[in-house]
Amino acid sequence: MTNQQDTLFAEPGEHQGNFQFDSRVAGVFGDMIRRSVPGYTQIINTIGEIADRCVTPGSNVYDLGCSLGAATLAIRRKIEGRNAHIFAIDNSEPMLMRAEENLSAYVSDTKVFFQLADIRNQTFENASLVVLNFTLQFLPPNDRDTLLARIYQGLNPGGILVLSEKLKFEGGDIQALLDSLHLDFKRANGYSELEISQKRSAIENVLIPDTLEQHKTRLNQAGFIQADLWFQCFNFASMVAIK
Ligand code: GEK
Repeated sequence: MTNQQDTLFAEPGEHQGNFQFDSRVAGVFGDMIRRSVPGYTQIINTIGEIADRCVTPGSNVYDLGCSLGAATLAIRRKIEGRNAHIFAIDNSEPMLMRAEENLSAYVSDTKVFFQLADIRNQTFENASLVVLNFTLQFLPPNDRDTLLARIYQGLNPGGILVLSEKLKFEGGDIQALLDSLHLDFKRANGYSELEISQKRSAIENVLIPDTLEQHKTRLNQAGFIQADLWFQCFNFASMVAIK
């Protein structure tokens, strides 16, 4: 998997304007997400474990906003021989091209369809697993309910949605504490103060987090009666919802 070091925000004035999933970001994304999202590797591995438990023979799996294909790869490793199909979807061409390249490095009997598309236009059918690993937060808030409702409709009974997100907190003190712990995590991973602040400015209009309550309410409204957290580290969390 691509592992070039992320230095995109290292120089003053670099990457001004809103953050975009362009070819520069795609080239360093593996390094960027591991150094920025606490628990990312564990979440990816656990998505594989969840796939092992819920992907049924002949069913479909959707990895929405697949970036470099890390979740698709973890899933595919666990579902060999089930004649399941994986749809790996992203609307960033540089990301999708790299995902395809990464996945092609390993032999597999599971078919992966790479689709350059907006996930808001996706239809879902015969799904045993849908993954939104840090992607919903990039959709305009008004489009989030509709997508979750469509996912619910397309899941088979017993099918699972994994939803990982950066969270927002109502309590100002909790927000400040978890933010500062996250900043220390980034510093410990070698990001400078300049890189941290420039990345923050670039992403703040693009990544719009919800509270855990908002997520649970939205999942319930979409039809998921069972939805809960399985992972949280600071302001990053992953939920599972079962149809
Ligand atoms: C991982 N899941 O490594 N349609 C399709 N793709 C989109 C859309 C959209 N409307 N909006 C954003 N994206 C990955 C990590 S990254 C998370 C996901 C992050 C894509 C966007 O191009 C990017 O590749 C991805 O969603 C978000 O498990 O950067 O923090």
